[in-house]
Amino acid sequence: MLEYKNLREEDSQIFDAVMEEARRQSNEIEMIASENYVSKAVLETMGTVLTNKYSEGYPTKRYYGGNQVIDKVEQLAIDRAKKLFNAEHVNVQPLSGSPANAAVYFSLLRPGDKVLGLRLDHGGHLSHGHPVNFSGILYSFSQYEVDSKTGKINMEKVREIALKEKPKMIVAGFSAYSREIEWQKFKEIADEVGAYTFADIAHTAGLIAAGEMANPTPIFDVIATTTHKTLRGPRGAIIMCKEEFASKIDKAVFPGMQGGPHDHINAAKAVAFKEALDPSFKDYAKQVIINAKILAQEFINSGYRVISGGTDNHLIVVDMTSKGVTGKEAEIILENVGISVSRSTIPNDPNPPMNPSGVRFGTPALTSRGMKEDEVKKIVAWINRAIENKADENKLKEIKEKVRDMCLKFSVPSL
Ligand code: DSN
Repeated sequence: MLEYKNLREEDSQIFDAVMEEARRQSNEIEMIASENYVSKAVLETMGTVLTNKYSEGYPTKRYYGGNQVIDKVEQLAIDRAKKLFNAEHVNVQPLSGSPANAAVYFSLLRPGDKVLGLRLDHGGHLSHGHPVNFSGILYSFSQYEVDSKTGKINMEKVREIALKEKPKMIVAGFSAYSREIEWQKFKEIADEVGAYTFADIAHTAGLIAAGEMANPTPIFDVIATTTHKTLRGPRGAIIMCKEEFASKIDKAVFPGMQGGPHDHINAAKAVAFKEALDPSFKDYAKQVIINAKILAQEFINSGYRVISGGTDNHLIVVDMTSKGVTGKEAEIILENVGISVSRSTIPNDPNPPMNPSGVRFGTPALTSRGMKEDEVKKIVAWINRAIENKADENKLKEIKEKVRDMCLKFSVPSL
């Protein structure tokens, strides 16, 4: 009889580190816009024996035996995702956001093909054509920007670039943009130049699934999303598409990009999709947006410049130089009082990417703990006080205590 020890007995160093991280998550406010807390059920599913299986291929068409159970699990994930997003076809196997995007490009483009995407320092993503990323290395990207006055995407400019460049694909999506995307206008421009449409909804997938933001799935050719942001699932991704692209997408994911899928994660995706189909998820998504709008307004009231003047989703980008600190300085000051944020470039940033002018703040995680308008107002007041008193250790200590006291009243769902 084999004897298995649990983690605490087997490896106390990793056990202690996990406990330390659990305490950190519990005692601090998470405002990184791409992070969230999974439910206990999602967390539990990730730690199951499904991790032991190899299942290259797709349900009922595998390259390994013994996949009857895995087939059921993967099919459940597919069916739930289809329902959630009103999608014709779903592939639930992508390991994360960038590999999903790579599979989308591999499926419909040849190396060197022209693509149009949003610039990284205007809110786009590395995998939308940045020169240091595979996307910018393999494909010939041109980039659109946000308008320097409004901070919003100017669709006339997108059209101008598309007519000039004639891309084979147009990418709409972002990692630091706070406004609704005009999916239909993107589609019209793509049709005018004969381009495929690809929506990367990684940040807003949960808000879209809940019906709180516009859904590109019925409009666009291909849609990819991570599953761990507003969607509140495990780390991973899915790709959705029109039926006519299904075979190309599936082949690009496996065998094109990946080997065996992570079945324990795909099962956890299925659980997260079930949770997102529950009416309570709509209330959650609504509150995420309400909290973000309050967040923007409170920063504006406290004298900060908020890019685009507000938000339609779960995030805002704030120009911290309006209070005499860079984004990196603000990130460190706030980390020291127990508030996690990520520095961010602002459009046409005069400062370099490692020390940019802005900070991106998001509300998905704090809303999962049950925090609402009153808590958000307190948080902005503490952030402002910390920034204005960055050299006063006593004041910073006092703020850290207030942050921890409030956190203890709002438990982390997975703990
Ligand atoms: N790293 C993610 C984010 O923070 O937005 C995107 O991949």
